[in-house]
Amino acid sequence: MHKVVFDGSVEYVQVMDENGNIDPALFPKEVTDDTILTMYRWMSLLRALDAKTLSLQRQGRAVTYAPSLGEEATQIGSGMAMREQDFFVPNFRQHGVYLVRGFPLDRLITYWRGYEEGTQMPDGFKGFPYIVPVASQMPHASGIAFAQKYKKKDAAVVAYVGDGGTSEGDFYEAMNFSGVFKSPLVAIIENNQWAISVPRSKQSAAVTLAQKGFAAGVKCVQVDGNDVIAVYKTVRDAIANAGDGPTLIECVTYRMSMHTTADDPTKYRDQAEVELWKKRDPVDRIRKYLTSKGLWNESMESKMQEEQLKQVDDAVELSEQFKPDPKSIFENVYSFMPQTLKDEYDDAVSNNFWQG
Ligand SMILES: Cc1ncc(C[n+]2csc(CCOP(=O)(O)OP(=O)(O)O)c2C)c(N)n1
Ligand SMILES: [Mg+2]
Repeated sequence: MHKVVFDGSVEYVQVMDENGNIDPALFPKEVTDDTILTMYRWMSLLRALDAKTLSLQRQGRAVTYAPSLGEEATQIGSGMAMREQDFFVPNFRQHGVYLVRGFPLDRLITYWRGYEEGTQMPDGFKGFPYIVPVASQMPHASGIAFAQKYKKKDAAVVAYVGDGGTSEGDFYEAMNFSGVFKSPLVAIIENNQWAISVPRSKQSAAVTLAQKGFAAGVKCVQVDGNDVIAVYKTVRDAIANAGDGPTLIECVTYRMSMHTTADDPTKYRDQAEVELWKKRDPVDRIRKYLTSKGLWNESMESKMQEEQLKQVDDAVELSEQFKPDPKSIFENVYSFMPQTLKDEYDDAVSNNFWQG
């Protein structure tokens, strides 16, 4: 006997094309003009934060930064699709998700200025700190999702991983566990085409990264990650179905800037590729749509830009008032301070270690 026992295919979702034209059949009913204006304002604020934090780093006022330029639709669309009770688990680039979920702007800046205190989560905040070891957040997210199901909570976990991160064992293990236990996990691959200097073409021979979910029995879909409405719709649907099990969503986007401030993409990336993706800019796309509908104009744009610049400047000022407590390097390492650490702490205090 010879028969097909599995036949998978991956759908691609786009609601708004590069010129701001809408596919009415896919347009979500609950998305109003106001929703789209809100999406646009968040995306624009994220861009303002990006520009400011990058410039702080160049001035020596921030330690490092991982820009999200070009990836705004993926972050804002998915962030806005989450419900109050849903958790998110980021890697190190989802600043937009923090913003949409109400995390204070100054705290994010504090983190990138080099202080871990910046991402100590406010009480009750349903998000996790930035996670730098690539894909290590995925097993955590899978466990948190399993816990929601185990405790019979109506909450989903939205987790983010890069295209590079999908090559890690942690990614596969998280997919497998979530598939077996049908956990309410929505895993988003923020495929920005690069993992530092490794291009998507060298990352995997798979036609899509979304199909990596098939082997784990996880629903998979690919979406235009520069189309905020498509991302919103796809993530919202996955959350609505999270009670039946996990979904893996590949958002196809582009890292228009550097990997981090320690990187120089001109050393390995063709500028023509960047120019091509500029035509698919997620922020321009939605501005074109709003303008064509008479919902946006130049004076609204300049007023918003001015307000957001001030909002970011005020957040920087607030962040720069933050004075870290040097003793904190000894605290929160263990549930109690072991003698060896206590000895070092006493030594530091008696030598006035933090007075310079
Ligand atoms: C386990 C591990 N290996 C290597 C690194 C160094 N590193 C940091 S980011 C990165 C590339 C990540 O690429 P991707 O997953 O596509 O995410 P992106 O940076 O594009 O958002 C690497 C190799 C790391 N942080 N952790
Ligand atoms: Mg990447």
